[in-house]
Amino acid sequence: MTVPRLDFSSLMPRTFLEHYQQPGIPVIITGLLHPQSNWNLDYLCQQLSTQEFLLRRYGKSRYQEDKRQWQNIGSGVDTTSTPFIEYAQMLRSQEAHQQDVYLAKCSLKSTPLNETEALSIVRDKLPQLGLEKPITDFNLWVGPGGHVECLHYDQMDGTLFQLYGTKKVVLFPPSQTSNLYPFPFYIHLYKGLKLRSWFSQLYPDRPDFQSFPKFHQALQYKQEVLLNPGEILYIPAGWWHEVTALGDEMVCSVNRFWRVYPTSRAIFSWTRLRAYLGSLCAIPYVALSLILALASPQRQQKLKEIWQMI
Ligand SMILES: O=C(O)CCC(=O)C(=O)O
Repeated sequence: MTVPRLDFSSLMPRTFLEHYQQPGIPVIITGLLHPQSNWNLDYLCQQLSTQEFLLRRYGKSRYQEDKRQWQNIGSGVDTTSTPFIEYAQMLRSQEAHQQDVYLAKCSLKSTPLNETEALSIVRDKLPQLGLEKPITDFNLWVGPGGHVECLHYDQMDGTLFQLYGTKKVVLFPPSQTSNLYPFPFYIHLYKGLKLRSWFSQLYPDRPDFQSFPKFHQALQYKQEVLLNPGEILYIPAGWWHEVTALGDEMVCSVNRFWRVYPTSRAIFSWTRLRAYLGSLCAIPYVALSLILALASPQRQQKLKEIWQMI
């Protein structure tokens, strides 16, 4: 199965609504991001300079481990606040590749990148397709080739804008949730948001069929996309996705999350409901972490980490 590519200039708002947004079907939109938006490392250094970002330190052996042994995941992993130019140096020296250090989901709001032509065009034009109610800012994702953001889903509709390098995105529809063995939602009671019930416990490219036999069924629904610079992938809420940065160089994307429309798609969604149940279960743990952060001498840093995790 392939995800269709549609050129923005010939994509009628009605077509997007009826064929993709309403039923919640992924699509790649081409011809909207300027092909000359070359967000390479030199350009990012120029724009971001010493601005600090939280880096996720995944560590080199993480993907050799059984995910069921993981103590943290996604935005729950350990982070450090680092000036962008220092991170650029880690990418150039390959330290970021070796230690799998990822700048993930950092708001661009207070950076000059937010005002660049590339994002201004997107800001102006996407509402024409019905993507009108953003829930988040534009977020930056910069990392080493080879990095994998492992299989998960989001509760909101997402758009992933590819700005430098290529990413491989593996997708499964929400109907396959139980065949993808997500972490149970009650895990949040004792792990807070360090582990997440919207992540899968299996590796889709090397599954352990003995532990996860139903994955055979999910494989019939697998879709794979190579997302090239200048392309935008629309990922509807509840769609499972694993994102791999290809090549040896740095790879850069921006994403943004949107309110799910029509609301009925949000209401009648088991994936959303189970994620909300999980988030509810996390409340006591997160509240306690907040109290401890407030009492800590590194209050600012700890609060920033909690905020980023939420
Ligand atoms: O680009 C990535 O590494 C992950 C992006 C993602 O998960 C998303 O846009 O929802």
